[in-house]
Amino acid sequence: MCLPVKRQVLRALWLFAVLDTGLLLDGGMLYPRESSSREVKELSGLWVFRADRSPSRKQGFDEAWYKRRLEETGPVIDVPVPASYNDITQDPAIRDFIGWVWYERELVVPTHWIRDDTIRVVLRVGSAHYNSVVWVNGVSVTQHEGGHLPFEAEVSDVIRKDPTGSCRITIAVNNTLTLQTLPPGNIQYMNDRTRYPDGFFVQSIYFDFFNYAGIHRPVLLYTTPKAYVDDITVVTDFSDNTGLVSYIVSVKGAVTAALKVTLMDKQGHCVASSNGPFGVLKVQDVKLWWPYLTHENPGYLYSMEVRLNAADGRTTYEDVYTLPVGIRTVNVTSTQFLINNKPFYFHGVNKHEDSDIRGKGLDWPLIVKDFNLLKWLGANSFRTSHYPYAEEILQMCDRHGIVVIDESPGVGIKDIRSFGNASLSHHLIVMEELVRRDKNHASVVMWSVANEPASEMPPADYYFNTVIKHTKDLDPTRPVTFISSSNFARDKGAPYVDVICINNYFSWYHDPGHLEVIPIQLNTEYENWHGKYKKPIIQSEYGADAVPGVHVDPPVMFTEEYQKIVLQNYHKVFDQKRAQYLIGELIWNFADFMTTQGVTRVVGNKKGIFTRQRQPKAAAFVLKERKKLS
Ligand code: GCB
Repeated sequence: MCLPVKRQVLRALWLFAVLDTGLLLDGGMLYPRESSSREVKELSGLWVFRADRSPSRKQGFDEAWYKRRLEETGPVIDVPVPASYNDITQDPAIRDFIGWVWYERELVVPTHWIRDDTIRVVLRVGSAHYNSVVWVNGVSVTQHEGGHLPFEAEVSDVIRKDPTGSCRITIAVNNTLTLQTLPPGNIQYMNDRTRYPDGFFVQSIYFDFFNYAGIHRPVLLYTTPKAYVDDITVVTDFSDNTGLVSYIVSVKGAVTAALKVTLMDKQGHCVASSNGPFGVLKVQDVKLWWPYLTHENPGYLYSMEVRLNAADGRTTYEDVYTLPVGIRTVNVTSTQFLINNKPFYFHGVNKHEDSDIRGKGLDWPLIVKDFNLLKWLGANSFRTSHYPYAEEILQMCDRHGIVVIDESPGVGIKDIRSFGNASLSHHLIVMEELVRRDKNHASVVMWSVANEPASEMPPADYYFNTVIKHTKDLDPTRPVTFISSSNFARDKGAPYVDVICINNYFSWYHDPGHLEVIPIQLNTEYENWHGKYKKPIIQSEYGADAVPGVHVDPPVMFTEEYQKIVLQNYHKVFDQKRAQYLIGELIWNFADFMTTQGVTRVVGNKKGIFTRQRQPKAAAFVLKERKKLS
């Protein structure tokens, strides 16, 4: 087949062109890895914490709490990082706190980081929800808007001011959501003093998960030489049994640098190499990256070592960074999703980063347990509903062959004021941050720009056309979707996406209790969408709440029996449409998860097929059996 060669040229051209497209962000966001030239110092553990309970929530800034030790400013408590702070204490005011909270950690920096000014020291926050301001030894070093994505600041100069190497990191984090944040939210003050106490306010959110807050992912310091590998972009392809890895490396801190790029297989043998900041590596007898259960050796990863050598008048620099690379292609037709030119069916789940006590904090035992459950279930994929998950999770997906639909935090865009220019600009930046972080993951096969926005509103047309187009410009190699729930005839996003993703809850939010409507309503829905857009469809959510241990037969809502039959009735239609244009089914949800309090939620959303503690409900066995059959 000669097409791949043309495609390869196109993709390589894109790599070079992308540097010229009006990017809003400067610089790369490579995952910090140790190497012969880089050190990493993790700052996970106990941090000092103080919530600013002042009515204005500004006391910390007014009194400049960052200028001295936090415990000198008032009462502090211990909190773990990474973790949400909400469920750590017995204090309901902390659980439901809205406003600025302050974190602090003191450490001693290794002497050579201070003395050797050819070393660059960087402070990186894996994610903090939502708006963060960071100081080192009282000096402001960076601020960042948005949870779920990393940010960093070079701190070499600041830490060198104190030759003892003592370093105090202060991070103020504010979980207030506005109509312009992603996700959006809105603070409402209740001024009727006959009904509410002085200063009473609530934060309205338009999404169905608890607005956990705090420092959710690891904070760390890492080093690079002054001349360093700033970013790497790879795009992969293959032709017959030759793998093609187009790469581009960006360098900072040196005007000229020699770059050597070596691709190694799992045994550490060099399979291809090249010199220079861009090129195409050709891999003979390529071992492609295959999804879980589609190949005897899924998730095959090569290692791409980038070695930089540079010099200035007085010093020579060497920097080494190694990137895992899976070689695979992704393509979409009007009826199929192709990975390595073979039809792929998403047998998957929707998840949340959510668990007891930790909230949204990264937790290795939970991550490993969830991967074991995915495999037990026979799932080959998930969607990062409704925000980007930790990089550590995507690395696991790469290694285990779990396919990912990578979603932005564009959830709950329901208010017309959230379609304005400020929201749009922020959404574009978030998509850049997401693509910049996740572009090299073989597991990531599609970007999702939003979940169930009010896409029937007039400004949604321009808004989503712009966001989707920008995402495609950032990465023309992956399809783009957004998740629809509204009427297909009025949906303003669908014309621009590559794959139609639809959520619906027949016999739950519509016609509750009437399981018999599912086949007819689902069939009508699919025919309408496919008939209009001629694009493949993923059932990106379906399900029903089941309170674990509650049984009634004949089934009624909220029982394990009802949840099971909802699934089985959906599956009948999936099996018919799969032969035509249905390319995947993602259950809502993998596990029960915490939500805001309300009359439709019984200590959280119970649509999990596993409990929040990861024990199976009856529905989990239905899915396990189904996946075995297909
Ligand atoms: C949806 C949303 C999801 C909710 C779910 C539900 O359509 O996308 O965030 O949790 O429905 O259970 O209502």
